[in-house]
Amino acid sequence: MKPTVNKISKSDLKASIDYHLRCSLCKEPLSRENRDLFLSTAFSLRDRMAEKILQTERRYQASQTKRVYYLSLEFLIGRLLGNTLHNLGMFDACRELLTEAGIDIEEVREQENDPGLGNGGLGRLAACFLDSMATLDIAGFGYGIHYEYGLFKQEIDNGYQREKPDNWLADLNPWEIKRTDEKCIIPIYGRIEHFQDRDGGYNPMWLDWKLIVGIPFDIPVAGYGGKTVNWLRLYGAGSSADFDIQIFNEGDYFRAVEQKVASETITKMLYPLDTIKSGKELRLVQEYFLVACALKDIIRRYLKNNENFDRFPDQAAIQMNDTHPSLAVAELMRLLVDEYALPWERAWEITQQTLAYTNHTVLAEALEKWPVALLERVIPRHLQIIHEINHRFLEKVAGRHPGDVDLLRRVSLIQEGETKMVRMAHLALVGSHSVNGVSALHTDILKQDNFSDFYALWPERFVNITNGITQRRWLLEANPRLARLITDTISDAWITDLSQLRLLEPYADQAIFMDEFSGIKRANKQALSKIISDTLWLSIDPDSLFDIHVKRIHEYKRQLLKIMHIIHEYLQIVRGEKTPTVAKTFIFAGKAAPGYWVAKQMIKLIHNVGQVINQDRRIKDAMKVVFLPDYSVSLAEKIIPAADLSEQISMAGQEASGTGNMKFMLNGALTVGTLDGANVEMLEEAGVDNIFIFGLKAEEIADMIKKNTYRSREYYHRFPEIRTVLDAFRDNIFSPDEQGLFQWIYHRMMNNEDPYFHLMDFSPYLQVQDQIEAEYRDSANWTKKTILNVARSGKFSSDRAISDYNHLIWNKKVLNGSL
Ligand code: DL6
Repeated sequence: MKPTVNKISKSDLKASIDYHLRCSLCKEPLSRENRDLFLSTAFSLRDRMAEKILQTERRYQASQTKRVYYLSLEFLIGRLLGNTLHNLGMFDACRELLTEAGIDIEEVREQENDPGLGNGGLGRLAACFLDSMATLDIAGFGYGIHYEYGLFKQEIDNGYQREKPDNWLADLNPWEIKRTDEKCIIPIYGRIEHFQDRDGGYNPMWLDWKLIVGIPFDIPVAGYGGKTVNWLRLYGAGSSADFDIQIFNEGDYFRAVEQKVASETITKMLYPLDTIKSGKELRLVQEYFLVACALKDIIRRYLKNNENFDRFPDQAAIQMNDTHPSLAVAELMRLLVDEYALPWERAWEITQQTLAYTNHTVLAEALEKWPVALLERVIPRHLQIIHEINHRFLEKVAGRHPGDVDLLRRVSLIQEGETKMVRMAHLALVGSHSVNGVSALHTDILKQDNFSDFYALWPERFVNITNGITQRRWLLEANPRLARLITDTISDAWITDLSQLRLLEPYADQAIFMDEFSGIKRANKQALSKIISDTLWLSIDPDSLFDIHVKRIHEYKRQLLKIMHIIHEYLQIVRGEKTPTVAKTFIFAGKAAPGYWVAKQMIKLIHNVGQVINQDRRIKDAMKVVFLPDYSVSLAEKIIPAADLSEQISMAGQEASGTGNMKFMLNGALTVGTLDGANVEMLEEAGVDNIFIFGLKAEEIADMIKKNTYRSREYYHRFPEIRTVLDAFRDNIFSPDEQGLFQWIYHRMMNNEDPYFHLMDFSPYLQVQDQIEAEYRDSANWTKKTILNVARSGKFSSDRAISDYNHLIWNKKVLNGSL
């Protein structure tokens, strides 16, 4: 599909940019300030998209299309200028226009803040899905939070991570449209009283609540080709009363604005979570706030065309992105039963038929639970509803499995114990018609392990939808040179149908194509080398092997395994046990959750290892270790196209899917990885000769954990290569000025504390790295493999993922559940 729809001409674009320079920014049309040009171009695009939103809406109205609502506490949308220009088919026109004026479009794009409204993969997935829904002409909309501060900015101070506030809204955000006319009012706190009705029954009433106002900010989402423009609606919190005028008049100004400030705090900042820490009241309030605002809005839209709720599940599909928005189950029930007076059973049918849940993690500590007592204080009516859902659910389970008290305890929405907790995943499971994992392996683990009881109850509810990424951002925009080569070779059909990349296979061993392909990789590596030298004052050889490990820092992702490999090679070289045959640049990036000590130590360790190696003259240019600070979507767009080797080395069974792995594959990096998450499917697609797989399988690890048979200490004694590396931590080789700094790693391993099986996978990892080194030396063969990877990455498009959601979940005919 080509971007044919009402393209704006170069002269119209120029007129529009000039108009906004004058009228929106009060600047001379000739302004050459990049910031002004960014804003005026963005305003010009926004004008265009605002019109398109209205047209799209008229189309949806006329066809009474079912709408899909994607509820997510995170949307990592990245910079929008380049992506929007591409999707509206105006990128070339805009670039030419700026070039004619002597301005580099890249410098204009650099002016845009990269909104960090997410932690990592989950939030970026949500953004890719919005792009795909609009491109596939699906009436799909995002609902999220308008955090005033995104994820922290990462600065590095003597190798330590320092967190700085990300005040991304300090400058003007040209994309968003504030819709105060569509604000909604949300009750919170208070208490429940029961009033007797005429029939003698007791009806609960929620009293003494406080009110928060939800103010929508809409960000247009243009699909490729510009036919469809949907939106992402982010809610900011405000107070229902600006301030208490009475108190103000008495002179206590600060107390007078207290409530206003308290309400606004709700959407102040995104939680930098890797794992959910229970008990953070503000986080619970955020989750409730989003869900309540979104459902009010969805119902209001629905009731414009409908008088009752009979068609609600045919008109709305609501996807819960992980458990964070799972209070939608209780809130939808509350609205239907309390506010719209539907009988409980009917409300329950509607709720289940409308909601669906995606799980994104098997990590026990990341499966959300909230204390019952907290819910009782914050949303007392919802807690009652949750108890009622649980009561009815357990009654039915007991009917099917009489006497199985243990089963009831396991599936209950409430976890008993000293502190009673609500299990949010169970709430989401019970209240949805569908639950999906995000890779085949992950879905299997959910069925066999985390949710096995639920799978036994409702096998038909479980479905796998392997994640995907949008090729519009991760190839067309991020890697323009490669995008052009592909288009020139097989046409641009891949932009909306990534399976077309298969047509590249015959070119994988054609000399001209291979030369061009490897030339592009080299140019991308040169560009990244320049960024590294500008940021870190470190000179990098673009002909070295770029071995890249970028993602959030977490023990299960095993940055430590990578560092151990680097240390091993370094010590081998300096001790004369190895003659380097391939120069290597090891590149890391990623943030550690501020309270996660081990992850922060990893950042320090990478820096210290880098400092020793990069300054060691014996190493010359054989190795360099780089940590690029403040990883973000826009930095990823620069790093990924330059990769030779993509590190996806999590402990098998832990990474639900991964999406970075897909981005690297699409950009012609070879993967070294464990059989974890979507790596398993990448192996199937790429073929065993084109990917480097090593290490234990998920079931082997699960078995060893169950039988408690793994002893890391034994590996220290058995393998000299492990001993050398661990002794280096013990002997302060990488912390000469901070004695003892990394000895904890040695001691933990010696105490058999290696929950992520680093030592067990270490030797196989070294072996596969030797194989990689040998294969990299054969550059023609390496290039062929990288081309085959690109050619076979079609499955990992978010367009495929979204079509799967559309067929398997959002448009599946749902029968009334038996439970
Ligand atoms: O599904 C998107 C993304 C997966 O690719 C990652 O494998 C997975 O870790 C991530 N999950 C989360 C959830 N919380 N935790 N931990 O971020 O989702």
